[in-house]
Amino acid sequence: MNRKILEVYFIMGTANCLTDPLETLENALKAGITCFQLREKGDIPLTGVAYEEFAVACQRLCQKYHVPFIINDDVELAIRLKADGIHVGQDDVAISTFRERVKDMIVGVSVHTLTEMELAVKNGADYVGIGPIYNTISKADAKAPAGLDFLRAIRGKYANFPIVGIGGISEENAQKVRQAGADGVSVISVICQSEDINRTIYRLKSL
Ligand code: 3NM
Repeated sequence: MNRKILEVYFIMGTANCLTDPLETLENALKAGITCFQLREKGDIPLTGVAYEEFAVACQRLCQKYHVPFIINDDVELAIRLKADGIHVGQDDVAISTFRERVKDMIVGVSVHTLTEMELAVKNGADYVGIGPIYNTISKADAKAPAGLDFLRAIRGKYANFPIVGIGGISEENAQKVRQAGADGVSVISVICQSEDINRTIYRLKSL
């Protein structure tokens, strides 16, 4: 996997957006995000045909801007749409059950402990999301913030593994997350709620 795609990794579902989600995505793509993950969660997520149509619309936009399109959790949809990748959390389907079926896809896993990290690497993850680094408003069941020390500890043990930081990352703290060892930053609210997406993404990028 080209770890440069982790530089500014935007995650979004319809529940995260204050305005039109596809417009938010296109603005973020134009402003230079390097990866996109569709994560359709929340109280009233899209389902069925509406969900699949939304996923296809997001994928088309990502293709237009040559940015990898990753689907959260829904392995079957990712395979059907030939997405560029799949991201799973610890409560989702285990990577070992589908890795063989998606040899060419990027597979990412959310990791909150060293044991989870060891398992993710052993089971063939291409990258991990380490978090939450800071408090997040975007995930109701988020764990307590792991802080930069946890990220540093994981980077210390895995010098070359692709790592993206996640959780409460802002324009102000993004460079600290990089300095602690992340290849990039993964964000929801800072982009969805930005009043100036160009400025936000510029400030999230590596210096
Ligand atoms: N996963 P924001 S934190 C989707 O710790 C997600 O695994 C997390 O959103 C984890 O950038 C999180 O708005 C939410 O804080 C990130």
